[in-house]
Amino acid sequence: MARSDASRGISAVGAVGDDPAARMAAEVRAGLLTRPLPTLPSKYFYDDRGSALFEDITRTTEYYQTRTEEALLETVADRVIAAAAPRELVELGSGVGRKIRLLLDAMKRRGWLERCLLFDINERMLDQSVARLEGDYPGLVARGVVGDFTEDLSVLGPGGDRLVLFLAGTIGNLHPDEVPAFLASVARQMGPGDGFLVGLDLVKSESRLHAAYNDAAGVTAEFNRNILRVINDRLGADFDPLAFEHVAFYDRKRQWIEMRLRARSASRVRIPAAGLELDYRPGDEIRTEISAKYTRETFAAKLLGTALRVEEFFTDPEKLFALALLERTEETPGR
Ligand code: SAH
Ligand code: AVI
Repeated sequence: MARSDASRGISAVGAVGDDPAARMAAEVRAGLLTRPLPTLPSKYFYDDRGSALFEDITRTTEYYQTRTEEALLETVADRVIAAAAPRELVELGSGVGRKIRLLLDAMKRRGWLERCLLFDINERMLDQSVARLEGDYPGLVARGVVGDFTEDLSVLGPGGDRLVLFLAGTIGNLHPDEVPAFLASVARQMGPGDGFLVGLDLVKSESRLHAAYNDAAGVTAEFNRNILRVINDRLGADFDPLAFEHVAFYDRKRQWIEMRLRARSASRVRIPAAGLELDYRPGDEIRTEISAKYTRETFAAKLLGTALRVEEFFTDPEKLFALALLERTEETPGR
């Protein structure tokens, strides 16, 4: 445990000698040296500026995901709570902690409101969200955990009466090949009968997807470039973010949106903490995010061997977005 502040109900977890900067330096180094396509882990978008930019994205007309998922949650929250009968909600990648309220309200209506835990990589946002939830839901015990949901989930401890939430389509930001192992790692923190609600952005027309990641106001472009600012701030690098242009396209074969940063001009970039000095030529690209889109079938295929099964699959009338309610079976999560 790197640091914990029990008075605020916030604790931090981490690997690599519990040094987040060393962990980031190692990941950035490995990613930028990857060939043929250098990559950066998309979790590094989310410093305070990046988290605020994500919120701005959710308000653009082109980004249908957030409003669609919120409307769907409003419709199905009571059914989800009745089916899962939780005493504790856990949200992975909780962000501003707004959507969880729809489920807390449904728990309150049943008199089941007891505990909730928000898990996110951005400490300040977590801190604010936990404080707001405690203020708005008297009697609720709210906790926050700062960590990486792909590595640190064991901190959740054993499940039982638990409903885990993974909303926004954030599962799409994991490489599809990594999804079964991730799902199994969540299942390990669930007791038999516990629930897991996963938000999925569905496969749809390329033009709709393209617009959502290329908004006219350029908010997504700013969000994309923010990853370079985060590397500058945390690793002492000297990227000029404006020397890179935002690129986002739909890969129809892989069924994912890919975001890249493309060098507009030649530059030499130093990243002292990662021991790197890199030369970029015009046109060189770095992949910063994938955002995989699913169908009911392609998602179900990821569940094999994970000890999770689909209990319900909800979609909005336009079939833009889905909420899959999974149940932990008695099996042992395999992967
Ligand atoms: N759940 C919110 C926010 C989604 S944005 C919503 O529905 O709007 C994705 C969130 O996941 C951000 O808050 C980001 O900080 C967090 N995040 C991204 N990668 C993460 C990781 N590897 N571990 C923990 N949190 C992560
Ligand atoms: C958080 N995640 C689901 C968003 C997505 O759509 O993949 C992040 C994002 N990237 C660009 N716009 C929004």
